[in-house]
Amino acid sequence: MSDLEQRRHLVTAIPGPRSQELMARKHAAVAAGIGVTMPVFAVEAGGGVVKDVDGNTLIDLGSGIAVTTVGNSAPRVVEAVQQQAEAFTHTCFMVTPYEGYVAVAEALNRLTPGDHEKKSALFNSGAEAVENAIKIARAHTKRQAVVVFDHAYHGRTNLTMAMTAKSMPYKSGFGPFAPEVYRVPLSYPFRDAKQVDGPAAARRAIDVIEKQVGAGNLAAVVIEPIQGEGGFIVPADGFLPALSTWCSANGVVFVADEVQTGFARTGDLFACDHEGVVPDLIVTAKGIAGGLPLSAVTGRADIMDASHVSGLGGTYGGNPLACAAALATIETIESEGLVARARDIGQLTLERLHRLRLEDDRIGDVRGRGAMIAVELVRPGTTEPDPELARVVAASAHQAGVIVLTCGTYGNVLRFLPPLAISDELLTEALDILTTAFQEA
Ligand code: PLZ
Repeated sequence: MSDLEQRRHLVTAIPGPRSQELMARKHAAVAAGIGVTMPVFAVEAGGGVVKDVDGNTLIDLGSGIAVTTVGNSAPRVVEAVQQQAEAFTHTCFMVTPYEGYVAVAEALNRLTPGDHEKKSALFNSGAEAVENAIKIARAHTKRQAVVVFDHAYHGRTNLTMAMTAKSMPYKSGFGPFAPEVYRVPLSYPFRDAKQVDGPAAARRAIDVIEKQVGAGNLAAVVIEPIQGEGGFIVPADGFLPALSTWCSANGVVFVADEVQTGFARTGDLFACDHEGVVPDLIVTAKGIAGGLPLSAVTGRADIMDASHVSGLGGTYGGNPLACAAALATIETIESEGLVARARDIGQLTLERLHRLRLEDDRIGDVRGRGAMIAVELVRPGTTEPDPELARVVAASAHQAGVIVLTCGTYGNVLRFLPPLAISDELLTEALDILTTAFQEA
C-alpha cells in the first residue's frame, strides 16, 4: 500500500464495470445470506483509502467495521506477518506452542484496564471470544445466567445470537437460541427521559436483574462500553461504574465487550478507561491485529484460571500470523501515538457534525468518542427514527466515493470509523461530501 495515492479519485460510476462483473460472480457463487454494504471489489487499501478493481479510490470511513485501526496493510504489520509466514504459519498452540501467543497475552495483560494480576486466552473472532468469556465466567461462578442489554450486539454464533438484541437480520429464523440469556434496559441518553442519568439507568437495569434473574443465579453481565452495531450508543456518565460496582458486590463477573471499541478506537486504549472502569474480563478482537483474525479474553487471573486444563482452546486460536500482526499493531499504536490521533479525529469530526446538526433538524443526535462517531437521524423535531434518510445519505456518499456504514436498532444511524492513518484532508473531504449528501437528501 505504501505508494497508494492518498486522494479520492473516481474513474467510473460506482460500482464500475469490473465490480459489476464480480458481483455477478458473487451472486452465483456466494451464499445469498452474505450481504455487502458497497458492491465494489477492493484490490488495495492503506492510509485512508480503498482502491477498487476499476481503479476508483474511495475514502474509507469504515475500517472494515473498526478493524484496520492502524491502517490497512500497515507497514509494521505487513513486515511482521511476512517474517512469520516465512518461519511457520501454524503449529496449533495446543500442540506445540510458540512465543508470539505468550507475547500477545503479556501485552494484553499489561495494556487492559486495571493493574491486578491478569491472564489471557486467544481466539479467532469476536463472537468466539464472547462465548469463551461466558464459559470462563460460568466455570468461575458456578452460575449460569448471563445478562445483556437492549440494542446489544455480540455476534452471530448461537450463544451470541441469543445475546444480540436485533432480530433482523441477525437472528430471524435462526433459533432456537441458547437459554439463560436475559436482556435489561440500557442507558440511551437520546431516548431516555431527562431524569434518567447514568446511575439512575443503572438502578433501572439492576432492578430488573434482581427481580427477574436473581443475583445468585447470575454468572456475568456483558456490556459494550459504547454500543457498536446497536447505534454507537454512549451510556450516560456513571452508568458503567454503577453496574461494575454492583457486579463486584454480588460476585457477578463484569464483562466488557470491547470488540469494536478497543485498541485506541475511542480515543482511549480501551473505552472502559474513559471512566476508569475495570472490568473483570475484557473481550477484544477487530482492531487488535490490523486485519488478521484474532480475538482475546483477558481478565483477573483467578477468574481466567477457573476452567479445567484443555477446557478452552481451538485449532486456530492465537494463530502465529495473527499474533505477529497483533504485536506489530500494538507497537504501531504506541509508537505513533494513535490514541491521541483518535482524539484529534474525534474532535474534528464532532465539530463538523455538531455544526451540521444546527442547520439540519433531521440530525437528532451526534455522539461517540474518538474515531467512533455517529449521527442518529430522525423526523424533524421528533425522536422518530428515519432509516430511509440514513440509507439515502449513505448511498449518495457511496456514489461519491466515500465508504460509510449505517447501524442502529432502527437502522437510522450513520457511523464513522475511519482508520487512524487517515489524513485530516481526506477526513475533511469525506465530511464535506456527507454535508452535501444531507443537503441533497
Ligand atoms: N461484539 C461489540 O461489534 C462485531 C459485526 C458485523 P465477530 N461487529 C461487526 C456483522 O454484521 O457480522 C462484534 C462487535 C461486538 C462482538 C462482535 C462479533 O465479532 O468478529 O464478527 O465475530
